[in-house]
Order: sequence, then C-alpha cells, then structure tokens
Amino acid sequence: MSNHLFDAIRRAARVDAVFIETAEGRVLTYGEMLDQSGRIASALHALGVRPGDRVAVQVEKSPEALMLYLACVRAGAVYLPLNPAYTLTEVDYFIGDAEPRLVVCQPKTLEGVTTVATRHDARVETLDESGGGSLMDLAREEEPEFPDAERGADDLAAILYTSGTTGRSKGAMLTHNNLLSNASTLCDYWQFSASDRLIHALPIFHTHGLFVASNVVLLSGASMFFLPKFDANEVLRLMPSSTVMMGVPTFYVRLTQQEALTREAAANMRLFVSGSAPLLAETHRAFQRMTGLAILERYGMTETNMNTSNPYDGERIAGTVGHPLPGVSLRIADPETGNPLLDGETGMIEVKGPNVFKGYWRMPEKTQTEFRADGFFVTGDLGKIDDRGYVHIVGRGKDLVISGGYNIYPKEVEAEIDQLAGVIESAVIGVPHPDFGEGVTAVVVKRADSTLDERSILDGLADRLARYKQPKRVIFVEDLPRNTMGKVQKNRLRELCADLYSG
Ligand code: MCA
Ligand code: AMP
Repeated sequence: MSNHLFDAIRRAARVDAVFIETAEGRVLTYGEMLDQSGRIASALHALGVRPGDRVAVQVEKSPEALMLYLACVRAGAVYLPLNPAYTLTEVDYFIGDAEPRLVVCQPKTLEGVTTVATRHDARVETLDESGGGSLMDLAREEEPEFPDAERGADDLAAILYTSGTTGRSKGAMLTHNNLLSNASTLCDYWQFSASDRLIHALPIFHTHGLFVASNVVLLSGASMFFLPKFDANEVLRLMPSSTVMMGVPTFYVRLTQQEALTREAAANMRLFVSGSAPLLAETHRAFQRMTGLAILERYGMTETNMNTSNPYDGERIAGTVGHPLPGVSLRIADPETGNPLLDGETGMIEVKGPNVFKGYWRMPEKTQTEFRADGFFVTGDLGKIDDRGYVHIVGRGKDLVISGGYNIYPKEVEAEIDQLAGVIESAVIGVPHPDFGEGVTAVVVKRADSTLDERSILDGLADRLARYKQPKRVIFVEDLPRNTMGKVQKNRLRELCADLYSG
C-alpha cells in the first residue's frame, strides 16, 4: 500500500528523535508520533471513517490535535480543520456543506455541535486541549500499528474553507501532492535539517501553522516547540534553544516592542519567516536592527500553498515577497483580459504548479472562473515583478481585510450588520492598525429615528461572527460615498478612517 504524503513523513521519521516539546516540557518522539497517529487512525476506522470521508475538527491546539491530522492522512480521510473561534452558526454551514462522517469538537462545545452534526448525519467525538476526550479514549484501546490507506498524489488530504468575496465560504480541496510537493520544496529552499528546532506559535487550522510549519518539520525530521498561542516572552525564552520561527507580521511587531529582543537573544536562530499578510518595511528594518537578522518574507494562499519566497542565501528585500519557488510559475496579467503584462507593470498575480489546489469543494463553476484556460490560478492579489525578479504585492483586487494574519471578507460582516434593526446599510473596511496590520472597521448608515450606537451594533454581532471578524470600531455616517456606477467608494472611507487606530 502506498500513501503519498504519509510515506514521505514516515521515511523522514527517526523513532528516537524528538518531534514535539510543549511549553510544559512534555516530549513526544517520532516513534510516539507514529504510534499515536496509528491508534487514532484505527479509532477513526472503527468509527466508520473510510478513505475520502471528511473529518471536521474544531479543537484547541495540542499535540494530539496534530496527531489527529496525521491520523486522517493515514486513514485516507479528508481533514477539515475549523477555527475554534467560529460560532455555531458558522460551524453549521461548514458541516452542512462538507458533510463530514465525523466531527471532533471540544467537550465544552459538545452539546451545540451535536445538535448541528445530528442534523447533517455526522457523528461527534471530543478532544480537549490536554489530549483527553472521547476520541482519545477510543484510540487508547487500539493497537499502534495501522495499515495506511492507499492514497495517490491526486487524492484529497484536506479541505480548508476560505471565505468568498460574494458571501459563501468555499472549501479549497488540497491533494496529497499539493501538500507534499510544497513542503518538500520549502525544506530545500529554507535549508531545513534534522537538527532544526522550530518555534511553533501559530494556530494549526490554517495553511501556515498546519502545512507550512508542521509538514516542513515532519519532512526534515526536525523538532518543534509547540506553543498553544503566540506569546512574545515565551518566544524570547525559547530562542536560545531554537533555530527557526515562522510567524505572521503581528508576531514580529510584538517582538520588536520587547527590549529583550537583541543579537544575543537571537544568536542561536538561523531563520525567521513571515507571511500571511504584508510585513511592513519598518518592522523588517527594526527587527534587523535589533537582531542582525533579516526576516525572510514569503507569499502564499490557502488555495496555492506557498508561491514565492525571498532567498535563503541572497538579499531579502523588505516590502517584497521574493522569487517564485522552484516548480511554481508566476505571471502578472491584465486583470480584465488575462493577457500577460511586462515586468514592472502592475496587474493580477496568477500562478500554476503542483502547489495549486484541485478546486473548490462542490463548486465546479466557481472553480472554473478562478482559473485561466491555460491552467493558471487567479490569486486576486495585485503585484509586479521588478528588474531583479522580486515579486511585489501592491494591493488586492479582492475585497478582503487581513487582521493579524486572519482573513475577513467584508461582505460577510456587512450582511450581518445590515440585518440589525435600524441599519440602512454598511461598509466594512480594513484600516491601518499598529498591532493587527489592518483593523476591521464598520461604517454604518442608520435610520434617523434609530438609537443604535457602536455598542449595540457590536452586541448584535457577538453570537453571529467569530471574534476576530467583529469590527474593532463602528463609525456612523449620513450616507456612503458612491461612484457614478453606484459602487461604494471604500478608498474614500479608508481615508476618512485612516487615523482611527494610530496614536
Ligand atoms: C485575536 N483577536 C483578533 C485577532 N486575534 N482580532 C483581530 N484579528 C486577529 N488576528 C481578538 C481577540 O479575540 C481579542 O478580542 C483581541 O483581539 C485581542 O486579542 P490578543 O490577546 O491580542 O490576541 P492574540 O490571542 O494574541 O492573537 C493575535 C495573534 C493571532 C497572535 C496575531 O491572531 C494569531 O495567531 N494569528 C495568526 C493567524 C494565522 O495563522 N494566519 C495564517 C492563515 P477581545 O479582547 O475583544 O476578546 S494562512 C494564510 O494566510 C496563507 C496561506 C499564508 O500565506 O500563510
Ligand atoms: P488565505 O486566504 O488565508 O490563504 O490568505 C491568502 C492571502 O494572504 C493572499 O491572497 C494575500 O492577499 C495574503 N498574503 C499572504 N502572504 C502575504 C505576504 N507575504 N504579503 C502580502 N500579502 C500576503
């Protein structure tokens, strides 16, 4: 039997080597990783999970949660991670759309999730942040040996939901080879080896923390400090015994606010990687001034995994995302016609390669509109390539806010605000924010007789949207500025609110 992704992970695993160390000093070796993921895979099988079945997982970060991902790969299931911050309303949509065989949730959300899952014929088991719960009780009864399910390069390994500009979230279907080829490329490009130790402070329900960080460690047989969440002091404490960190720009903003961030503190570190959102050149420079190290910025997307990276050896240029990775074709095209543009011209970034996803789950038409006839995927990011071949992201052709590395689609927030009594219409924008990069901001037009205020709008959204999607501020205006076509001029609103979070 061959399992495209797990066979490669297994080949890199030296059973006695450390894979994970937690903040409390708990150590998990590669041998234990193989045993534990095998037991969980057996439990999944006993629960009726078969190759191709979806397994939806909404749990806090823990080593066991990562083992569950690996168990799904081994059982041939399609792993579907969900942010624990999602409300039940949001979870209901994902379960209804993906139709998982099994949902794994936290014991504290069992009641609500069971109501939703039962409606969609899914079974529910639990996993808590300390590795307990009904799924683990079942796994403990199982043998560690599990015959990995036969899975080829093109079979699905995961579905990750990404919000759509027109409302409905889309499930990006990622194959075994999407994940394996991209992680292998990154291992080489960033020169990972078994002697590396990564500081893993990212969540594990998105591409960055799940595939980029964890798969790269697994495929190089390296180890990682596995932190429940980012904490600048904790990261500084671990730096002397680590070699690499991956983070979103907010991690680096927060680190540069620490006096303890010095050359000595970072002396053992060989690489800091940033991605998921633009890293300000001033953060890049401040970090380099304090540590002597240039952050390596790269660019990716849920649908494409990683597309570009600044060089490992060579100049890492602030404000650029570097060169296309080996095997990735990247071009800049006219957003309307799709015709390729010349270097230096700004247009739509389009990519093609083994990293690019298979399509959106059960949305063939949507999938078709996002690809050009020659197979290039239209990213929705606007960029240019300079005369040294470095890619610059200069804007977004899609209406999207990125806050602390999380994506928020204004349409989704606007729809929730608009259905509150007293609201006539709203526009949601991203405004420069010193910590999160962009702060979600709502501009609202209310009825003349309405008593709505900022607090009542926020209260009205509390149970409907995950916390990070909720506006940090709500501003009221008489009416929204529109162009002659009737389209809301969000750039004018961004100017109006430009200083909302500064000072
Ligand atoms: C937490 N809050 C946020 C965010 N995170 N609000 C807006 N944006 C956020 N990102 C809320 C909290 O609920 C809290 O609300 C308040 O803001 C302050 O929380 P704080 O303690 O400061 O936040 P934190 O827990 O320290 O989290 C900030 C964080 C975290 C560490 C930046 O958001 C994070 O780990 N982000 C990484 C996201 C990520 O992995 N993205 C990769 C996507 P209140 O106080 O009101 O309750 S993958 C991707 O984009 C592609 C593929 C790629 O290229 O990588
Ligand atoms: P996601 O949908 O979470 O996969 O987010 C992908 C989006 O994040 C991309 O389409 C970009 O807009 C943005 N992104 C990721 N990395 C970078 C980066 N280094 N610089 C600017 N934007 C980025």
